[in-house]
Amino acid sequence: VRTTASILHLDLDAFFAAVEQRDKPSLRGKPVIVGGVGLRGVVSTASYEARVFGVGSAMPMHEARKRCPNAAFLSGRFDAYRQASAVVMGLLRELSPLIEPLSLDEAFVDLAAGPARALDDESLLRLASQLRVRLTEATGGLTASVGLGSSKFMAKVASELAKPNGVRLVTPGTEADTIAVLPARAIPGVGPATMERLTKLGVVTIADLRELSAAELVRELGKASGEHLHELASARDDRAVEPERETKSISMEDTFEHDLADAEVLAGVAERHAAKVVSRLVKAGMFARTVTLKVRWPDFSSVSRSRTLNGATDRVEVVAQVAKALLDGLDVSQGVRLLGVGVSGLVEVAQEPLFDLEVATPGRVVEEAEAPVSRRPLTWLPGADVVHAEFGPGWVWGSGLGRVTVRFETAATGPGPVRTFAVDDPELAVAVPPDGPAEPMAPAAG
Ligand code: TTP
Ligand code: MG
Repeated sequence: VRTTASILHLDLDAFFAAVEQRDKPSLRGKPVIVGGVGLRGVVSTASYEARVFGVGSAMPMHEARKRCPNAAFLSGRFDAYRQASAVVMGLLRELSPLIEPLSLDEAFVDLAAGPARALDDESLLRLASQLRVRLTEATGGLTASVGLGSSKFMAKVASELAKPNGVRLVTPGTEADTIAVLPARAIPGVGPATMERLTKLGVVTIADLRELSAAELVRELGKASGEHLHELASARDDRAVEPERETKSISMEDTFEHDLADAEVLAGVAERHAAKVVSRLVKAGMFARTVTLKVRWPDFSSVSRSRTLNGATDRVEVVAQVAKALLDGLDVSQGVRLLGVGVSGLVEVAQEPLFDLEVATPGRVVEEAEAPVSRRPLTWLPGADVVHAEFGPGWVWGSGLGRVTVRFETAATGPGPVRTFAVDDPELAVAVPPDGPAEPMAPAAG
């Protein structure tokens, strides 16, 4: 266990929304909500101006519209997010060769493995402040929160406390005191299911958790998580910063308290799992080609069924629909002990979701994945980059009834004017990202 706060954790502020505000000057300082614009879309993130209204990640879009009707609602531009992420990760790599990206906007850096000469608190804080200034310059205006601590857990807690747009160092020696007042769910690995069990034991804060013995926690949560939690509650965390590991699959499963035999209830569980899996997928900036459903029967035997799509998707409705179709193919009348939904075959399709599938079907995903970027979209997705022969670059402000409204502005201009065109106006086209059109997908097997 180290005695210096030499682990750094960086997390960009309102990442997707901040990129949108950077590139759309008229939205700066305004509520911006990025997410699935389809019927069952969920919020990816909200700008801090929108969070004031209680809008947050993973909220259904219709709820977000109710709470903050005046926000700009945008579908994502993943090329832009990926580019910004690459710039940030590049800056972190200059600090140390040992970095562990956790998602597009979040990473740990082990400064003790880098060239930083002095690792005293003051030097570390100076380094973090310089990093934040350079990051804002290099990304054209994004901001990050940075935490420093003697372990991954402390660095993460510190950046959380620094949020938004701040820096914080947990002084070595004060770790246990610093986390005592935090809610137990601030501990990495404590999700809703664990939290529910802890609540039954009367745990609210990390201090409460510390009152429980390791044996009690092991009894309640199993050996691995029980012991892990007991250590972390006392701020003992010796997990190393691990260089990039490739994410190969993402899954979510649940063992039920009582076996479930109701197909509709199970379908609901599959949908919730799909939503969680896709949320992690989107956060990793990936698209999945294969959806897998896993079922364990009352006798503990299991089956696992997969379907590979003709493209790669990051849409919750597609993953949910495939998972439910796979579930439909099983006879669940004997009861189900465990249900899991997973995705694999992850790719970084550098292509915008040009086609908004109102009612997405797995078959139509083909269209989404194979559409060349320059082709005219079926619907103009709000927020998408476009270019007009006469007026130049802009973004889709809204569309409907055969018209599309575009605001002509870029990161480099001031707020620009709005104009409306016919959707088939030959002078208006989807903008090709600066580094060329996305790679076309190889045809999928199966
Ligand atoms: P976060 O870092 O969790 O959120 P954030 O950067 O938007 O806001 P802040 O860190 O200031 O609290 O996630 C990074 C990006 O990942 C986020 O901008 C959008 C995406 N994301 C989703 O798509 N779905 C989700 O459920 C979450 C949490 C994030
Ligand atoms: Mg963030």
